[in-house]
Amino acid sequence: MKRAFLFFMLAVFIMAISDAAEVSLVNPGLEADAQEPWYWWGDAGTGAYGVSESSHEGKKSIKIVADKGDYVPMGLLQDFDCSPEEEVTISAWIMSPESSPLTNSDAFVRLEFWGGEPFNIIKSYESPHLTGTFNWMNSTISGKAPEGTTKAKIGLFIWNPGTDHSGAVYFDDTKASKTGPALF
Ligand SMILES: [Ca+2]
Repeated sequence: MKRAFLFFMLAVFIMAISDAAEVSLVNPGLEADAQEPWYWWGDAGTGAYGVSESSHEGKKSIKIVADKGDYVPMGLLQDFDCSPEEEVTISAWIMSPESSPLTNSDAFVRLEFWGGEPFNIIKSYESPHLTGTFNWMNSTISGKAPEGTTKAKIGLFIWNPGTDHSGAVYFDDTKASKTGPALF
């Protein structure tokens, strides 16, 4: 009986430590007046933080207009702590209105793992790229942190493959979670 109880407690313990834990992103709904610690990267479009034209959660979102560079990404990012072997999942809601469909431009969420000296990107994963016009939909992507990882980044991105790109996309309601390395 005592041994059975110990096995039961061990099973509970293993389940507890292998559960995905939510990462506490700052301002996940993009509602706060202050944009930081979110920051912009890239030159493929014009990004606007905290617009109130459309939202999936709360009253605000971000908007990216595909009006700049070819074959380059552009997006809003936030960093969080991460260790090698952690399984990370990120997600965001994305929408492109009928009035300005993405043309020669794609929207997606991008998971990046960073580390090393000098601090650099080690590996990245992207959700399926969305184009044209689409209603609010959830985009998600997972990946395992490689050796040397100290930070992960959630990125809300567009990419303009080719010239003559246009359209606009909104991102809102972001999430991140991670699971520790499997013990068995
Ligand atoms: Ca929001």
